[in-house]
Amino acid sequence: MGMDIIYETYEKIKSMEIRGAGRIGRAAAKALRDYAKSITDIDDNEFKNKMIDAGNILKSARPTAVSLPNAIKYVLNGLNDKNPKEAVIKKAEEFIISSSNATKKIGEIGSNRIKDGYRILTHCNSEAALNVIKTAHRNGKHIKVICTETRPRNQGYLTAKDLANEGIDTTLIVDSAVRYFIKEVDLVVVGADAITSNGCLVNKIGTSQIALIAHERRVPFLTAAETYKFHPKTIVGELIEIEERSSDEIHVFEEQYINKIKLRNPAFDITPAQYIDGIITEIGVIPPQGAWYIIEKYFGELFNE
Ligand code: RUB
Repeated sequence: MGMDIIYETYEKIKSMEIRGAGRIGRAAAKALRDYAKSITDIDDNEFKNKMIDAGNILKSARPTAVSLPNAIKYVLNGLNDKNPKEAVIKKAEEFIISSSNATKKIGEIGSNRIKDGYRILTHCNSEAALNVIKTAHRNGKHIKVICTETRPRNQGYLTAKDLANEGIDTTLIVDSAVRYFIKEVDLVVVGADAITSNGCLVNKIGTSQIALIAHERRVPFLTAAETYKFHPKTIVGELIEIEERSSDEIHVFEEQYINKIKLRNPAFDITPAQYIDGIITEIGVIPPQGAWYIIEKYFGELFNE
């Protein structure tokens, strides 16, 4: 096994076989755990260097979802322990369990914001946002969900199938139809790839347009984000890199147009804090203005370097 597990996970995240911020974070933690287990017969210093290299490889798979560096940072914090191998394995297990528990808790907390009869709109495919919707349904609320196709990778199809399998009344629309349908929507719930210290949301491209439309119509807009989706380095002014993916995902033109038509394919955008009515975390629903506090409280020590 050895480094293979790291490269395999790197490839799966890069190619989006594993995707969605929470899943990416857990996959990285699992890879680091299994890699640590496979390393034998070397001294602690060598072990530390190998783990740091592995963490750097995984971190470079995709740039935007902060769950990836946050998970790696959490796990590799075990390297400071007097028994680094044991500590890294334990920290990885801790992250995997607490991340799964957080998405469940978000489901419970967020579902309280959904009333019987609500029509909900979601975008892309977020485990955390879907937990909110599915928990409301499981608690007996009669809801209808509109999900966007989410061009160019069509993650909305995953969402639509998941909701339909739950027995939820589901409608799939094209991304540009959101304003047309917003009059039929009581609440928007989306996921998060990162939350900045000033309460902005980084999520799948198109999220900010939906937030603007919801704001115009006074439809509440919520994001579901585990605390490890808060970006610690934004507190010291660092900007989040928006991943730009291959233009082949949008369209492949005939040869004669290749140099005549530019294609751009940013995968995420930024929704300003003023369009966000609440961030559903595993510790409660907070206003976007509370983001600074979450970063300071949960990451203060870990990220002080
Ligand atoms: C996925 C996406 C999701 C967030 C949150 O983008 O934008 O809304 O990652 O998901 P991609 P989760 O498909 O490009 O990874 O709640 O599952 O962490």
